[in-house]
Amino acid sequence: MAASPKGGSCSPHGAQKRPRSDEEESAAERSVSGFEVIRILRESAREKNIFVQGKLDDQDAVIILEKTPITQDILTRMLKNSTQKLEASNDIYSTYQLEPPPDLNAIKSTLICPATEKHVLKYLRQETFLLEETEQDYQSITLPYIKSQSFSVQWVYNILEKKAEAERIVFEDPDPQIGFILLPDFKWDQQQLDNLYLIAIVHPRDIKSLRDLTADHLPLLRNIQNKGLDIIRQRYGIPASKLRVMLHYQPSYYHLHVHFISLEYEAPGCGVERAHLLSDVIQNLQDQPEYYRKHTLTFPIRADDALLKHFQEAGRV
Ligand code: DD3
Repeated sequence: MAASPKGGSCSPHGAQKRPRSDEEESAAERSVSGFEVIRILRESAREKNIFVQGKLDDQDAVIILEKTPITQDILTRMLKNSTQKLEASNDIYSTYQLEPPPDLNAIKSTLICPATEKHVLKYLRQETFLLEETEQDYQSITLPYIKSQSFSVQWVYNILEKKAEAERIVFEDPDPQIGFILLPDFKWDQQQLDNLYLIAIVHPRDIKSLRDLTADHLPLLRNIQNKGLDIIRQRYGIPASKLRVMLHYQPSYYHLHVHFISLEYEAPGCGVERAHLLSDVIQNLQDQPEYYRKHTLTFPIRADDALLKHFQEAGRV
């Protein structure tokens, strides 16, 4: 395994070492208290989240903070145990500032450190456009771009090799051809089923995206569909009819993965311009073994994405 890009140097407390993996160790010891804010990349009062660029121990970093929803199971304790300040009162109406106990008032936070320019750009609001990518465009523009960028999927290999998040694995089929690991996506805090979000990461390492899929991969795709849905029904009590099982094109990372998302959750990337339902993908490949190799695929692209520039230089947009 290549040296961890985290390297532990974001950690302000270098003391106590435990028998953990390098990643776990540096993450557990790292404290966000030393995070120096450079600028707000994005914020939403409605979504109650904020995306911040900054420095952590001289390294570029991005932190995402999000207030967690008030779920039914914490509601009673919250009402019982909060201190309460009256703000205003008028007739039958009154407003209060409640201060719940800290454990009921958690903030989900995601830290990227060291963060690259790409991470920073990802969270800046940007205009998007639709691109239509023919088979030739993929071969002459997109594929060379993907290869030249060599986007790191080290975190994916860490999951497949149990070097990270091993205790979060919900299910594994270890077969090297049709096997996969199912685990909660970082986007899901596992506190409520409304926003259930799991990913199936395939064991084969040579499938970059939807574009590479042929009828040869049908056993893999059917395996993910059947076992993934089965496990989620058994473990979370959510039936197939309440799940969006889909792939993104373009994906966020070029190692084949399938998203299992609660139908109640309008997650980013669920729109028609990026989402491909797994059951449709399976049917298309049954009808036409090279469907995704041959067809023009449309996808959204950000104005600042380098791939858009390559399409422009090739005179395709
Ligand atoms: C990512 C797409 C990638 C920022 C953020 C997430 N689920 C992951 C590392 C481990 C993971 C994911 C890139 C990166 Cl917040 C930049 O996602 C991950 N582990 N989506 C899980 N379980």
